[in-house]
Amino acid sequence: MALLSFERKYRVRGGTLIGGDLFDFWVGPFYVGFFGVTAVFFATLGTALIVYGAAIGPTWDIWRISIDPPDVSYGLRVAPINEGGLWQMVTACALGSFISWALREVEIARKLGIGLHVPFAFGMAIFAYFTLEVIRPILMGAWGNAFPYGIFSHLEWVSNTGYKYVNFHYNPAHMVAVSLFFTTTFALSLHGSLILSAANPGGGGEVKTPEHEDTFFRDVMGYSVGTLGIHRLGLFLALAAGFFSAVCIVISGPVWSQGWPEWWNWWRNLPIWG
Ligand code: UQ2
Repeated sequence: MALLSFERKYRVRGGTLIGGDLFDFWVGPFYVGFFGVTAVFFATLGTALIVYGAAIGPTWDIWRISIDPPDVSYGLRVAPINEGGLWQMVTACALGSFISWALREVEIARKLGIGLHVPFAFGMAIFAYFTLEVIRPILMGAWGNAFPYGIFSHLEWVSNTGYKYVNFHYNPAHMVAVSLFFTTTFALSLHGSLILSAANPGGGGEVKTPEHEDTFFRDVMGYSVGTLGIHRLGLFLALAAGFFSAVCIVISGPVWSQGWPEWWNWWRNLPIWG
């Protein structure tokens, strides 16, 4: 059966959070819904504002175009369009479209009667963005502490923000986040290679089952986390990586404003060294 005709079976009515049946339809392969409309609205408006910002200058060089937040002297006020107001509107549009997209995922999951794990996972990414662009600037008292929307400019923001704390790799939450990112890639490489090895036994052999997958890791290390377990572990590692990324930036400034290497003086100052 062709995929689209098979899918029709699962294209059920209902599960909407808002608007009842009004937006409960598809355009081609895409579910629309109330939040599909708001997502497209915010994404289109935000993109148009970025293009407008590029048009008022000073460059069309794709690497150097930048929509900058207001100067810190504006504090948390609304700034004039050409002095950071555009950045404020783009940020509102970005959050409007990200949150719309997450809620559209919720509606689709409710239709299908599945869990809300996917919108929850996307919600962690939205939380990390919200922490950088809204929570931390508010805690520091100025939108000027947020990062700009530009390819080179956001890289420079990251570098400057890192050097402001002397050596960001000494930030303990940054250490945890980096370790979790690496562990995530490690878990996915184990899982991806294991699945492909069972599905492609070579030499025209029969595709192998999860029994073989379990047995491989029991032989290697005496333990298999299991076929459901590896996906729980993967989701946990990825969400924790995003969460600790948000923690490591929100404590830089609002909680600790010296260099991160100095933070470790608590260790040298323990009363146990005699
Ligand atoms: C596993 C299993 C899978 C897997 C993987 C493992 C059958 C198909 C990759 C092995 C993973 C383990 C033992 C956890 C490693 C721990 C960390 C923190 C990376 O057992 O069950 O299912 O894909």
